[in-house]
Amino acid sequence: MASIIQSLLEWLRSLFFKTEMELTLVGLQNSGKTTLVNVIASGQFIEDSIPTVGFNMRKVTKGSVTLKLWDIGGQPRFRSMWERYCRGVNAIVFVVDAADHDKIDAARTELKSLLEKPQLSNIPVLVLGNKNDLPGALNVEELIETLNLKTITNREVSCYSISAKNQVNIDITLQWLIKKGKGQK
Ligand SMILES: Nc1nc2c(ncn2[C@@H]2O[C@H](COP(=O)(O)OP(=O)(O)OP(=O)(O)O)[C@@H](O)[C@H]2O)c(=O)[nH]1
Ligand SMILES: [Mg+2]
Repeated sequence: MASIIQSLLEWLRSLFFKTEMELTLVGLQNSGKTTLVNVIASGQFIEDSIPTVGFNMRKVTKGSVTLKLWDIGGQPRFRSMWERYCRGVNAIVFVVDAADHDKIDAARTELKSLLEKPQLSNIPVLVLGNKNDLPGALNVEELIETLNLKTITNREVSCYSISAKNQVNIDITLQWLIKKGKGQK
């Protein structure tokens, strides 16, 4: 009986306390940002996403939380837009192709330069090492090391190893993001 009342209360709470949050996904081209947005929105992996030109915006509702997802193109010509779309969001999601060792240095440089922007100070960052289904993909410890994440001290930073393709760790990614929308630590 107590658990029924508990669920009823949860449901009522979700009706009255709707949260909308904004998130921006950035990262080098081909890291899997659009694929991840599709997986979050539809639960499906769609092969061969077309490179994003400029940006896309998608709204996705999960329970009482509506996520407004800004998915920005990662090609060099779009990187100057990243800062503008990251201003004022609840969290920045930086997606890395963890299996592309040739591009990891460029990813580190872009992340560093983004987080140096004064307008973005204090915004929490979630670094996602995507494509962990591929051989040789860096794990969380290796990503923290290679991307110098321990040197970021002026904001909250988390790092997960995911596969948008196989839908690995998408649940913990969503939990982390939704917590930020509710202002929880
Ligand atoms: N093996 C594997 N491939 C993936 C995964 N996620 C995405 N891909 C593939 O990586 C390629 C690039 O994915 P996109 O989602 O277009 O990458 P993006 O970051 O949006 O690229 P831009 O829009 O150019 O910035 C596509 O061929 C995807 O199918 C994954 O988890 N595993
Ligand atoms: Mg894209």
